[in-house]
Amino acid sequence: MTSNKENVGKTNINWYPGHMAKTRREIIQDLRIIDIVIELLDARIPIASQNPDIAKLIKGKKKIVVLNKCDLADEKENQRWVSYFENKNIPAALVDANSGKGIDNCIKKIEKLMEEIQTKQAEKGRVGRKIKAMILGIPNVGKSSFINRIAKRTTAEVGNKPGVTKQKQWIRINEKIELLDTPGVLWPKFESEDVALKLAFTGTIKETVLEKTEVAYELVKFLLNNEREKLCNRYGLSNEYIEEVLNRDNPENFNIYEIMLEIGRKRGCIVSGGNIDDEKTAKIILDDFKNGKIGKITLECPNGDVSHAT
Ligand SMILES: Nc1nc2c(ncn2[C@@H]2O[C@H](COP(=O)(O)OP(=O)(O)OP(=O)(O)O)[C@@H](O)[C@H]2O)c(=O)[nH]1
Ligand SMILES: [Mg+2]
Repeated sequence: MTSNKENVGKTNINWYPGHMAKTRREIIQDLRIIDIVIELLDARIPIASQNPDIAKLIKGKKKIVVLNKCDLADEKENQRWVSYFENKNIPAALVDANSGKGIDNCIKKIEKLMEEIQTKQAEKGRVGRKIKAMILGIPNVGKSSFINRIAKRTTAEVGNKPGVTKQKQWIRINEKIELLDTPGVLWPKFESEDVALKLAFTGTIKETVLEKTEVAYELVKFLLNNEREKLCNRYGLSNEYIEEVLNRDNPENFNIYEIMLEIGRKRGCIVSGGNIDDEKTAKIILDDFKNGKIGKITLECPNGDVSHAT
C-alpha cells in the first residue's frame, strides 16, 4: 500500500465548504445574550476537537468544558483531562450524552459557575436575572444529544422568547438556567495531519472512499503502538503473530498493512481469488473504533504526547 499521507492533510479544505463565515457571524450574534458557554469536546481527543477561534469568540464569557463521549474514552485519562482543565481554572465535566451519565454533575458545575456570575451581577445591582447558556462544539461531538439529555433531565420546557434579531428557543434547565436550543456548530482545526487523523478516527470528519484504507491503516498503526492488547483481543490476534510480522524484512508500512489484511481475513472480507478487500476491512476497523468495540481508548493525553502512556 502506498502511504498517501499527503491526502489526509490536503483534502480537508473540502470538508466544510461555504457557510463558515455565516455560521461564525450567527454565533457571535447569539453570544451577545449569553452568560455561559458550554464547550463540548470529544473526551477521546480533547485538544483535536477544539476550535481554534473559540477563545476569541467567547472572550469575557464564563466557560465550562464538557468532555462528551466519555464512555468511549479511557477512564483514567478522563480523570486526568478533568484535572488538566480544572488546573487551568476551567470547570470540566465528563458526560455520556447517550446514556445521560454525568449530566447531573454537569448541571451542578454550571450552577456553581452561575453563582459566580450572579454575585458579580448583584454587585451591579442586577438581581434575579436568569443565566443564559449556549453550547458550542464541532460537528458530531454530541451537541444535539447533550441538549436532548439536559432537556429531558429537567422539565423539557421549551418556550419562546424574543432574541436579539429572531425568535430564540430556550430550554429551561432549572429555575435559574436557560439553554439556547440551537448549538453553535464550529469547525475543528486542521493544523496537522495528526489532528486530521484523530478527527477521522473518531468519526468527526468523514473519510472519502480513497482515504478510508489510509485512515484505517494509520489507526491500526496507532493501536499497535499504544493499545496492542485491545487490538489483539478484538480481532483474535496473538502478540507473537504481531511481533513476527513486524520483524519481517519489509518496510514498516508493508508489515502493518499485512496485519490490517489479517484482520480482514479473520472478518471474512475476502474477494475472488482469495484476496482481501481492504476497503471493507478498513470500514470494519473504523466502525469498531467509533463504536468503542475495540475498547475505551483516548487518543490524546494531557501532557501533549500523541498517545497516552500505557
Ligand atoms: N458513545 C457515545 N455516543 C454519543 C455520545 N453523544 C453523542 N453520541 C453519538 O454521536 C453521534 C452524533 O451526535 P449528535 O448529538 O447528533 O452530534 P451533534 O454535535 O449534534 O452533530 P451535528 O449536529 O452534526 O453537528 C450520534 O450517533 C450520537 O448517538 C456519547 O456521549 N457517547
Ligand atoms: Mg446536532
